Amino acid sequence: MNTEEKEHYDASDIQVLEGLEAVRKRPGMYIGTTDVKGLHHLVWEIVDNAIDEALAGYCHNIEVVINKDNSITVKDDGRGIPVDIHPKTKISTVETVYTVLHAGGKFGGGGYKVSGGLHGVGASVVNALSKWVEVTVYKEGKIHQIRFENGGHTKEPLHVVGECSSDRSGTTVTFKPDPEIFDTDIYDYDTLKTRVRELAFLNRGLSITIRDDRDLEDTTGETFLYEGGISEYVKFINQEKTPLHEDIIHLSGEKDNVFFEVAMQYNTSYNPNIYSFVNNINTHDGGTHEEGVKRALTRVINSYARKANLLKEKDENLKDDDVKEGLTMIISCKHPNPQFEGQTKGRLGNSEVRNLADSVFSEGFERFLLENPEEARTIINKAILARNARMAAKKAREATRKSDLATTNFFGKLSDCKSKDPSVSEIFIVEGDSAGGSAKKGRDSMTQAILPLRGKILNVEKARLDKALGNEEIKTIITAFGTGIGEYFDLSKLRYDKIIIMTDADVDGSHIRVLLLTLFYRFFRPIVEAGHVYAAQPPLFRIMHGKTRKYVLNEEELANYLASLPENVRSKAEIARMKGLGEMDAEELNETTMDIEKRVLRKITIDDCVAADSVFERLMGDEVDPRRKFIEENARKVTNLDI
Ligand code: TSJ
Repeated sequence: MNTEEKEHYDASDIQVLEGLEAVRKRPGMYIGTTDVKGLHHLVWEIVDNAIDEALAGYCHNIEVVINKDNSITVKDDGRGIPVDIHPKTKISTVETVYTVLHAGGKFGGGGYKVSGGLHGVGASVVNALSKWVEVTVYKEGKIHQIRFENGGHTKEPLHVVGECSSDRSGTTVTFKPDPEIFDTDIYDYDTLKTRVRELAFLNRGLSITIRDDRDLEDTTGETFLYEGGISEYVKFINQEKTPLHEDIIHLSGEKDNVFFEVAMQYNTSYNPNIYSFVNNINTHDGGTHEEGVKRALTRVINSYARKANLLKEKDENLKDDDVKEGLTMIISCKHPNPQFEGQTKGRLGNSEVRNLADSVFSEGFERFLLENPEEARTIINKAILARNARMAAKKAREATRKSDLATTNFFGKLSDCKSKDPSVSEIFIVEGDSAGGSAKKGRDSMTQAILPLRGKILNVEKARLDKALGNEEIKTIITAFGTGIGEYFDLSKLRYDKIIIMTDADVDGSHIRVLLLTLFYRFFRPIVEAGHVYAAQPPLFRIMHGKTRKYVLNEEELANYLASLPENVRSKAEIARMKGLGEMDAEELNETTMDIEKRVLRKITIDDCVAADSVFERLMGDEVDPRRKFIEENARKVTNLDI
């Protein structure tokens, strides 16, 4: 041990390790979960630091690589983390960032920061949860390196390992998540790619490359660089849709270091696709930036429509929902001091942003309408059609509301549970009559209701609310849930604690799952948000040996189980791939998928619904051939929508 290393172990060092040990004891407190989601979270913790450097204006290229051993490398061409001794901790700044909880956001100062913001628990948490981490800093002609092992123990303090050209600078981090902490150590390329692409859209001019070095064929990876920023994001979302006007409207403004921008384009569909971000973080629950824009949108459209005589004096004003129909919009705010509110911290609270958003949007959008009367008329006529449909839907809904359980023919479909206590009741939405039959026989009829779906439910993306409410399957679902819908929605009336989607693990199954998730996303969002929606996970394999029957969920579990058997048993084991729910008898279905004690349910999140919604167009588009092709290519991904 050299002297440098010896100096390392003092009282503050012990404190540091206790801090990192706390992260290892309760990783969930820091990164949410230790499943595949948490595993991916580590990447964002590191990437966010490079993004911050880009927001500060010093970094133009970021590279993310999945290495052969499922370690991750993130590389940027920023200034390089400072290598000098940190005045507080008396160790190098790099080491401080990696060993002191929450140190990340506290140096450097100023600027917009993703890290240390909503998700930013920082590099030290990644270090604590990694088998090893290696950081290389290129700065002022020297290459510095530091290495940590086994949950953040400094293996080699920062030292110079070589020289580089004096005009080169940047930070490269490679880390290997600790398999003792995470349920899985395998990264999913598409998950990383989707977010990397989003980050490129949100930071115009920033080039982000992603590469999968596990794949021998792919050595170049994919590079995302959008000079048009969020305009190109809107274009990307609308690419499978039919735009209502050619130009994408892109407006921006700044006040007191708060930067606000919005891009939008209407398409012929009936649903809004509005996403908002603050410092690159998705604000799922909106907030002041969204409120400002929506308020201005409704106001400007109504005022223009009146002036242009598209709305007559006797007509009532268009509402928010009417002007949002078919609207694709990205809102992005960069704020030096964002306040995130709400249970999931997904809503922006800073009140000054509301007026900034309103003024930037209303001025720009009003000008667009005045300069493009043709487009203005098209947009407003669509909103008027939406209003007419909304009023028709209101009538239909009142009818649905009046018809209660007793007055529909709905007992024919729903096999309700005996219990009337929602806190213990569950409803299984099952694909097909035959699986429905097994589920009915295999259920606990006290607490488990079965609703078999015949055929495909209506594609809500392609129908306005009024038409959707005329669809038998949808009516049945609404009546069964008991909550009502739209203006009459009341979560407290939900008749079941758990809504469980039970579909086959094949193409048709994922098709129906996507339809249902989209339906929930559009019509029953609060039910999803409150965590009532689940996917059942029927087993994919049955292994029989002697008198033993074992079911496993996937290939990985199959391999693990087989490996655990003695050789003579393994060689005789019969492995069957389960073809679908219908193939299981009632007893098997109960044992593997429904029994509260034995089953594994997967909670559906809003993100799952968003993902379903985004594959929807391609899945349900009018052209049949590309659709078939897409389904076949993506059947696996749609099955794994949880990542
Ligand atoms: F933190 C980290 F290790 F996770 C990490 C940090 C990971 C990656 C991939 C990049 C970075 C990072 C940090 N890239 N660039 C920076 N920049 C700074 O830390 C930095 C450099 C110079 C100055 C300065 O004031 O001169 C300030 C800062 C914050």
